[in-house]
Amino acid sequence: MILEDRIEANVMIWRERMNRLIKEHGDYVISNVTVAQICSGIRGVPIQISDISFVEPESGLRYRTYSINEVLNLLPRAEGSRYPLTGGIYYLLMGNEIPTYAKAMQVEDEWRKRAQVPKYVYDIIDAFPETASPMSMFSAAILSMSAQSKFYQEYQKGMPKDKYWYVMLDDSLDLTARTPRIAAYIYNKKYRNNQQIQPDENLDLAANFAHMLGNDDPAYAELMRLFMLLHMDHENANVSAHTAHLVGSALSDIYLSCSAGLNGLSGPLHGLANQECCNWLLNLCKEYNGVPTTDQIREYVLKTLAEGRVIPGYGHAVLRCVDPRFTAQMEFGKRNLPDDVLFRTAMNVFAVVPDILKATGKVSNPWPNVDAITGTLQQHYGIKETDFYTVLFGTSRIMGFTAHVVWARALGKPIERPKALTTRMLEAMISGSSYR
Ligand code: CMX
Repeated sequence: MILEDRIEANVMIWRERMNRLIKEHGDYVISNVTVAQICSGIRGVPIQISDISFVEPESGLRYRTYSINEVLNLLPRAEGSRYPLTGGIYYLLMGNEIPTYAKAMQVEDEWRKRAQVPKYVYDIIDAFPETASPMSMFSAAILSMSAQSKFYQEYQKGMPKDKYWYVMLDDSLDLTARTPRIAAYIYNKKYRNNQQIQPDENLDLAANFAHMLGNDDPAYAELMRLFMLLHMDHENANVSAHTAHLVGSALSDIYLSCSAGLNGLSGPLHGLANQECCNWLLNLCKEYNGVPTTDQIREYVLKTLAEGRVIPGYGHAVLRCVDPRFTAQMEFGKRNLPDDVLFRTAMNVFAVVPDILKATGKVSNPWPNVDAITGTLQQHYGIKETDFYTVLFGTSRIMGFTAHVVWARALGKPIERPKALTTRMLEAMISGSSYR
């Protein structure tokens, strides 16, 4: 199985490093948790070790230590393309190595072989009412594939612990091969009168996804290659990735884990922000009949803030810089759609919003995040339905979830069980009295 040799070659080294840390430095204190942190979403409290990706506040996302620019430059590209093959990015996250073109293509081939979605999954999607959100349909479809889980079947037969990750990887390859087809099915069912488009086996995963969404413009295939690269992972402590990891820590199979992660991604403070941001930009253009001037944008931003709302696509819980994922998409836009009304608007907003947010004196990060521009690019290529954008996001992010879950099983990570305190306990700790 693809990637098995890479993980096998690495796993003993990483296990030894982790065991040494626990054995020799198990008592080393790395942080003190404050009452304020406990009361504000355990913000910034280190909760686990994960080497697949991390976010540097001052420079942004790194995949296996490589910055976004390095990943864009070093990974093998699809033929005639400016952007890396999705199979190569998956190889890097899962296999901890920049792959050769042949290796990246092996992942793509593996996905081709495993892409068939069982018919009952489509039946489940069809059973949803018209009013259902595409994310609920997507999550339910993924959940339903738990019935196919090889991990679950082998676990029932008493599989030994050191085999867990092999079967988890097997399930992960099935899942990641199928999700673009499921997402495209939902899209065509919901917005294109159920006119389904057959996959094209000659295309790489991202280009095939673009094709199944109904756009065969080579530039859209390029956008989807970039999109898949930028959305695959963002450190294992954000809501969705951590949820998938937490559920997996109970030895739930990959489908249960990833469906749970997607439910977290569906929240407006997380994955849904790309939809909200695009709607905000569309309303801005509508209000001023086209690309608004700097003064008009300022007026609109101040109005949004005065209504007690946030400016979607700006700010971040960890980042303290322009998100490099925003920059990569901005560069794509400048090259491919410089005259697009919504793109020009997004650029003008970028020129105005940071100073306004800085002036509020309370926003920790006034800079744009990935969501500030994602929808703008999708709009240009005809994917106009903003409530579908989180499904696009999820199709890529599931790949990151699976890398974390497979590695957690490979390293023998235990079930997660932090501690909840009562208010009385906390008050007693502070006053030095007994809470009983
Ligand atoms: N517009 C207006 N106000 C903002 C703001 C924004 N874009 N970002 C932060 N603030 C405000 C907060 O609401 C908070 O105000 P109160 O003290 O009145 O509650 C204050 O600034 C301090 O917040 P913060 O420390 O800067 O930000 P948090 O870490 O609490 O929250 C985030 C981070 C992303 C939820 C927030 O910046 C936000 O709501 N941004 C807009 C939504 C968005 O773009 N989300 C996508 C994030 C990317 C992702 O996770 O996928």
